[in-house]
Order: sequence, then structure tokens, then C-alpha cells
Amino acid sequence: MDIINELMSYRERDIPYSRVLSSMCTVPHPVAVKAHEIFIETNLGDPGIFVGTIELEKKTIEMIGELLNNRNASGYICSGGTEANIQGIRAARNLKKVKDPNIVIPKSAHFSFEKIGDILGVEIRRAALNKDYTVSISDVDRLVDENTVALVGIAGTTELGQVDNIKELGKIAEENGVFLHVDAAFGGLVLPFLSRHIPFDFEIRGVSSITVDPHKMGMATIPAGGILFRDERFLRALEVETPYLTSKYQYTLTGTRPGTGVASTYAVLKHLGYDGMKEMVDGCIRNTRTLVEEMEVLGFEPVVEPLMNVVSFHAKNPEEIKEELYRRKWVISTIRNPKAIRMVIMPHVTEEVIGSFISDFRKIIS
Ligand code: 0PR
Repeated sequence: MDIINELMSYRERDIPYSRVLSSMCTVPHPVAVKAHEIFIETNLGDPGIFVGTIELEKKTIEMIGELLNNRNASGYICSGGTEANIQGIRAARNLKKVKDPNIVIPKSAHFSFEKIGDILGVEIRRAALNKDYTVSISDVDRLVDENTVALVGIAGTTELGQVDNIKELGKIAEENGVFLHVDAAFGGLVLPFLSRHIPFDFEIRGVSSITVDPHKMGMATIPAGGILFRDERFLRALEVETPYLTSKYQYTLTGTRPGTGVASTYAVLKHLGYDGMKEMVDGCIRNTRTLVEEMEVLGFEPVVEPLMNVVSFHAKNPEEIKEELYRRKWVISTIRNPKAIRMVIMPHVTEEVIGSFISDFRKIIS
């Protein structure tokens, strides 16, 4: 057992999630861990062997599709939001063939779009933001031209949890004959469970693809990202031939890929059901409110009133606060524009965690 002890000694140096208020990942649900174990050796890169696992993936996509108002959505469980965004844009680029393709994304988009520009050779045009940090629709309109293959809207921005006006983006997409990819890596498993209806998914006609990551608010084991397309045509646009495998074509970005994400995603959604997921999301929203109230008492105002469980607070010296907290073994993050400290209130950030965080926070600002 020497090796195990050695491994443990490394693992023990990791910071436990109970001290982490900066992450969009969380402790997986116990049923996800169980599912992960059962599927540990599966490889969806060769679906002719893992016949049951690929069937389970179809059911999982159907379940998520239903949540996102499209039972007929097609897609797959991938390594995360980065891969999902790459594949969404790659499908759009392959379907609308132009010589110098560009995409129009909000300035608030996740840094995975930097990689997309580089890998796919599409020009990235960044649209300005409104005062509330949602994308300016008029600026998107200004940036679209005949070489635009896709627009991107964000449903749950990484820094503020803000949701772009996807309805209006959908109209521009339809008017210009371009695709609309919605990055709901985080919000995709939050928004369907909020009491307030915020349209962002396939219910909007112009939406062609959605990124939604079970390894964020789906409490699945890492890696479990998701890309869903309105219909199968998009998957066909991603296919390459795989002559010697059990399947003739492959639409995924990676070859060998785990079935663990599929199983753990399915297990959590099935086990908790709609009501259980709503309860989990409600809890995170409640805790976010508690945190905001406590921070306001200490003189820190949120940059925008949080829609979901991501919140940033204006701060004069965000980096100093972050470092001081890190010394006390708390992890938060910072944003640069505007200068603010950022927190994500995942299921592991309980009321108790918030209480002890605030008590330490008070000490460092006094
Ligand atoms: N789209 C959005 C809106 C995201 O917020 C993220 C990740 C991605 C795409 C990319 O997803 P993957 O990282 O799964 O490829 N947002 C988090 C972030 O950058 C990822 C993260 C998670 C970072 C946990 C740190 C961490 O501890 O903040």
C-alpha cells in the first residue's frame, strides 16, 4: 500500500472544496461516483463494443434535450465546455462554407473562444456589452456580415452569471442566415430550474446549438461536458471516416472518450429528477442571497444583482483580497473589468461555509 500512501500524500495537499468559492465544479453527487465506478473502463470511441454505454448516452442527451425544450436534440457528452464550444462553432463553420469565416461573440465570452479562433481559423469579432454586462444587440448587428457563420450568446457568463438576450440574438441569426450557439456551460443546468422564466434554449427558433456542462451544476464526475444540436444535421457536419472501427464515422473531437461522464450525468438527473435538481439549485440561490447580504453589510456591492449563483463584488484591491484570503486557505477569484472579487456558490458552498468565510473575510478587511 506504499503507492496508495504516496498518492494520498499528494492528494491531501489539494485544497478541499469546502474552502473553494471560485470554482464552477463541485463535489460529485454520491450516485455519480457510483455510476463512474461502474463505467470506469468504458470507451465511447468504439461504440460497437460499448453498445449499452452508447445507448445510455442517447438517453442522457434526450433527457438534457427535454430540459432544453428539444427532445429531438442530438449531441454527445464531451470533455467540457471548451470542447463543446469548439464543436458548436466547428459545425456552424462546416455547414456555412465561406472563404474567411468569422463569428460574433460577446466581450464577456469565456476564454475557450480564444482557442476556437486559433484552432478553427475563424476570425473572432467581439461585441460590446451593455451597462448590465449583457451583449449589446446593436453592436452584434453591426459586426455581422456575409462571412459570419455564427453568433454566440452566453447563458450564465463566467464572471457575472449574466444571461444575454438570446431572443434578440435569435432574430439577428435568422435574419442573416447564420447559426446561433448558446454557451450555457454553467447556466444550462440552472436556468431551467429557476422560478423566473428566462428564455435561452431551443424554445428560441434561431438557437442551433447549446453547450451545457454536467460537471458544473449537474454534479457529475469530471469530465462531463455537453454539446447539443437542434438536429442531427449538425453532427453529420462533424463526421470523419473511421474505416477500421466498429462504427464508420466519428463526430466527436476526441477519439477515445470515457463513458463515465455519461453514466454520472444520467445517474444524477435520474436520481434527483426535476424536483431534486430544482431543490439543489434553489439552495444555491438562497445561499447566494445570504452571501450578498453579508457582503453588503461589510460594504461590498455586487456588480450586478446576481441572476444565479455567480456573483462579483466591486473592490478597489481585488488581487490583495484574493491573496490575503489564500493565505487563510480560502480560494476566490477576481475579475478585471470592472475591478471585482468573484465567487461561485456551488452546492459545496453551504450556509456554514459562508458563515466561516464571512468571519475570516471580516478579519482581513478590518
Ligand atoms: N463556457 C463558460 C461560460 C464557462 O464558464 C466555462 C468554464 C467554459 C465554457 C469552459 O468549460 P471547461 O472548463 O469545462 O472546458 N468556466 C470555469 C472558469 O473558467 C471553469 C472552471 C471550473 C475553472 C473550475 C476553475 C475551476 O476550479 O472559471
